[in-house]
Amino acid sequence: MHLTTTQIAQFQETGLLYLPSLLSQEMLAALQTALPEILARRGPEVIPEKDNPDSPRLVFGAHHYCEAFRKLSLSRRLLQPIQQLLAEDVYLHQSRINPKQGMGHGGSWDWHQDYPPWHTIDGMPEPRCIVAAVFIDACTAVNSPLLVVPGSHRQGLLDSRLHEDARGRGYALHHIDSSTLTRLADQHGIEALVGPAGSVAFVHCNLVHGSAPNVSPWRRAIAYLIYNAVGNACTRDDRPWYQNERNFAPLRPLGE
Ligand SMILES: O=C(O)CCC(=O)C(=O)O
Repeated sequence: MHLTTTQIAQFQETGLLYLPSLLSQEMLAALQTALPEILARRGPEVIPEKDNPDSPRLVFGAHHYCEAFRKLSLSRRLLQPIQQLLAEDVYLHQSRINPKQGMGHGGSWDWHQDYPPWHTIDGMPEPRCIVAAVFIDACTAVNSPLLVVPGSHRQGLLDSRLHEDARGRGYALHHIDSSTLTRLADQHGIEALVGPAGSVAFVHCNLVHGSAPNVSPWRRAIAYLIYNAVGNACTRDDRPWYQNERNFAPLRPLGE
């Protein structure tokens, strides 16, 4: 998968590049088959929903313990565009799955940027990091798609204060305050990332995003794979293996 100069320019402008149905059917089926076992895990890498302790909100590190997710993380379909967009070799800083279960079990996410905790806690020097949002399920208007403010990444770090409980629990984040969000949304609009399962959105790590609770009956799982430029490796190691990868060796794509 080779990006055109127009696609690269679009990413630089909007902080976003959406590629529908990027995964092969075979790869998607393997991820969907693997998901129930991953969601049934117990351990510190599984963060439950605050109001539904039986429902996982985030499961970190699946590429370490699940073959389908390991293959996904090394897939040429992800790695090649990421390397092009960052113009550098990359390693995987973190991966996490948000299953966003239906019937209100998948809770909301306040508006935030992803980069602040990686910078503040993990010591990531610069926002030269891209999140590949891989749609494990179809994302539609009704199952609480990810909402993004295109172009907001160009504002840089909007709030570098570390919030209480921001240490990777996924409840309290580096929230964007309402006047900043209103200003950005009035300027750039808000876009919902919708599309079929197997689609991938490449998202700049400073892009402002959030989501509503999923009140539909349908799960809306997205796997977030966070690729960092090798030359931008994190300098601190306070957090565990599933949140802060310490192996900075450049990733090489697997053959399919
Ligand atoms: O998947 C979602 O609904 C939001 C997840 C999110 O914002 C995040 O993981 O940073």
